Amino acid sequence: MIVYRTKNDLSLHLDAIRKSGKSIGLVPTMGALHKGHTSLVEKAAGENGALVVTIFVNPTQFNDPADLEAYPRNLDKDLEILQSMKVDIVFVPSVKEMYPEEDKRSFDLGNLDKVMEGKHRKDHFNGVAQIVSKLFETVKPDRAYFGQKDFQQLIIVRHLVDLLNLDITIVACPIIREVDGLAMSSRNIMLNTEDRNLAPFIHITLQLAREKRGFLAPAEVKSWVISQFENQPRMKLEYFEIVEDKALQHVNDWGEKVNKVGCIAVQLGGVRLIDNLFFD
Ligand code: PAJ
Repeated sequence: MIVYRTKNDLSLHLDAIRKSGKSIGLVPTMGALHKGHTSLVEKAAGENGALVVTIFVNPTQFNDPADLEAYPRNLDKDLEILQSMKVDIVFVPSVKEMYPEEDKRSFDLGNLDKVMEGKHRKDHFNGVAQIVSKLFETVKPDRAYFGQKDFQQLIIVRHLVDLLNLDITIVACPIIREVDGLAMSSRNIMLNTEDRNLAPFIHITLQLAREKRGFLAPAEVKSWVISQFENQPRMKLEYFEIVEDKALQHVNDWGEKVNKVGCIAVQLGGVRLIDNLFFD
């Protein structure tokens, strides 16, 4: 396994790989790797001649400096995991390497960053678009792998590929969960024991909400979810929305011929958790 720290060294190696006719897969991460991440790595390894995993905690997507500071980092353990998976190339740039100067680009994400996460985390998705576009430009992958756990991010990355007219296939990967249903996240280790035991409530509520679609309208399901969290004093529901999976417009009627996704964000003991579930 080769660990690159600079874009230049990485590009030189990738040029040689490309010349040899191998396809290149990219898995961007912010590290603190768990089985959600490794599921992407496994899929990408199986579908490409060469694989690049990136580890970079991207400052421009954190709207809260305290959140950036507290974000879990464990590079040695991450590299051990990737080595054991026989990953050939890892890219671990510094902030200076990715942002030699301030990135002033502002991406037109239309409605996609006005709702849900975008509404609650100002400029978050512009920061994601900045770093993802830089990684795409450096790695020039044939395929890039993103988890459905961050559903809105996945849709925005697809939009970015269209916007920048890139020839990259975005591969969506299913959500990996703990045995009790909690979606795996690097942030889960920040939960104390009590909160960790409460956290599966989020997924359970999504599942129950989906079952209600037989007899409640979408707006009524939303009210029901809100009421469930009112009975959970330690959890603060930031939003629950049922949206379609292309433009993230609200679903008003179950009869609409679109794929419907229930998306949720909850604050639990100072940790922000997101999850989603297809409602079809
Ligand atoms: P990070 O949160 O580290 O996630 C990296 C990738 O792993 C994302 O595509 C995310 O959706 C996926 N992932 C995380 N948890 C998952 C789970 N439980 N099941 C399946 N996939 C999961 O998302 C980011 O980093 C950053 O925003 C990034 C795209 C790297 C840009 O900085």
